[in-house]
Formats: sequence, structure tokens, C-alpha cells
Amino acid sequence: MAIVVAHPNVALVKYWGKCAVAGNIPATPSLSITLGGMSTRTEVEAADRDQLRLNGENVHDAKVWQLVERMRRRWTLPPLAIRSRNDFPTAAGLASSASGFAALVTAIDAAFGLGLSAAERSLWARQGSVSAARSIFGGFVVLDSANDWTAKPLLDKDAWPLEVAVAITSDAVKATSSTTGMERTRDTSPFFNAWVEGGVKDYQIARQAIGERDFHTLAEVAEHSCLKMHGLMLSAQPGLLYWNEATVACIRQVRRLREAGTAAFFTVDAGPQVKAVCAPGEGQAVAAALAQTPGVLRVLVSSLGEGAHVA
Ligand code: 2P0
Repeated sequence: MAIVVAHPNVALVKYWGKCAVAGNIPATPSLSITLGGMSTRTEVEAADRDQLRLNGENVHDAKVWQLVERMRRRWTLPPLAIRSRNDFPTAAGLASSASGFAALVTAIDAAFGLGLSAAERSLWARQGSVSAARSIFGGFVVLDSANDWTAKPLLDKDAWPLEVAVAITSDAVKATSSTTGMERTRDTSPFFNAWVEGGVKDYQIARQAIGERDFHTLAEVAEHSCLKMHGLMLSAQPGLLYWNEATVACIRQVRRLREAGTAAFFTVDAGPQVKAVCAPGEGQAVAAALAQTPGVLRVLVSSLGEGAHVA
């Protein structure tokens, strides 16, 4: 039996699209920050049959059991009881699959003494969900083709303690899953090749900006990566639109704040929530401004968090 806590992450240079090969390999490198203020808590223990409870309900999740079956080809594992709970909305663009698969792999490793390194856990987590490879680590994390597409820590969370205000604009489960949306984008968007080509440059600029603690450059490249990804999504057939009215209002609000001198930039994932990444000490003020924005249900403020770990 093991209990593990993992946190979602938000990509500042986005992953959207897979290589057309087996193994859930992303088409571009990505870079993220792990959010300590939101958590997935997962328990794994041997049972008489496989069972999965998510947020207190019995569910079937094919991706979970595909990953477990893959691990069973490598290790002898008993039937598993998996109980997982998120303290934030599930499948709503807040990276619940990232924290979920990072927690699951870490819990299986701990429960059955597999002795995996963090890099090996990242590789297994990636096979469940690409973004999960990054949630194995805390702080600033990179995922690129080096080391077989396992993620690596880039900078410790305390070395540049950015804050993130997350504006929740809907608790609904998204209409199109990320995996489906990405397949559609790769198959139908005329912009997909340009997206893949540009991703490497964005990634290099962001890495360097983090190394130099250059907030302005990081803000520019992260907003560019985000808006380019959403432009790419819109160019699929049928087009993917994950935003609602409040998403747009929040983006405008963050732009106004930055023009007025607040060190904050926005990013949006495959859902309608807006994450405002803020310089140290700016999170509460940005959260207060986002809370006043029409359509915002509530705002969470998060500092950077640790990688997946036994509780
Ligand atoms: C990211 N997203 O880099 C991007 C930005 C959403 C937008 O990774 O198919 O759940 O399971 O590998 O990792 C969401 O996709 O997709 C995601 P799969 P995943 O954070």
C-alpha cells in the first residue's frame, strides 16, 4: 500500500501534438512549472480485482489500465485497488491527467518496491499522458528529446518563486479530450508543421529566460506559445475552441495589468481556465483583479510545488 501526492503543472512552452510513432512521444519540446497549490492524492494497494475510484466514484478509464497492463509486462503486479482524488476540477484544463498519472506511477513504484528512478517514473508517466512526465518533478521542468523524452528538472522552485493565479471560469469537463484534439489537429490543421518547427525556438528562448530570471522575455515567449497553440487548435477541422467569454476577459485583464506595470502574463491550456503567472509577491493582487473579471467563478493562488512524492 502506498499513498502519493502529485501536483499538476502548467506549460509555459506548450506541447500539442504527438509524433506518429508508438510510445506517446510529443512532437515538440515543452517547459512547465509545477503548481503546489493543487493536488492529486492517490492510494494503490493489492486487491482481489482491479478497481479504480476517482473522486469517490467507481470509474473505468482505459488509459489507466493500458498503462498498468504495460507495467505488468515488465513486473509481476497483483490486481490493484487505485483510489485517486483531486482537490481541483477534473478534466477541465487544469492538468488532472498530469498529476494523476505522475501520482499513479509513483504509487505503484512505492507500493511494490519497483525501485524506479525519477527519470524512469517520468518515462512511464509519459506513456499515460505526456504532461504527466513533467509532474514527476517540482519547480521548472523541461521535456525534450534528450534522455528518451523523460522530463528533467531545470530550476528549483525556491530559486525563482513565481506565483500563479488560476481563474476558474467553468467546472465543466471539456468537450474534446486533449488526446482527441491533438490527433485531429495533426491530421487536419494546415498550420501543424509550422507549429512543430517554431516550438524548438520558443523552448530555447524560454530556457534561457529562466536561467537569467528574465521575466519579461519569459512572459513574451509563453504568451506567444499559448496563443499560437490556440490558433493551431482553431485551425483544425472542425476547429477546437476551448475558451469561453470569461477566458477572453481574463486575458484582457492580465494584459491591462502588465501594461500598468504588474509583472504577470497569461497562459491557457485545453480548457477555459486562465492561469496568470506572476513575479514573486504579485499573485494576490493579480488574483484580486481576476476575481473582479466578469464570468470568473473563483481564483486560486498557487506557489510552485514539488514533484510527485510519497505522502
Ligand atoms: C501541455 N496540454 O503542454 C499541453 C498544453 C494541454 C495544452 O499536455 O494525450 O493530457 O494524454 O499525452 O498530456 C494536455 O495533454 O495529453 C497537455 P496526452 P495530455 O501541458
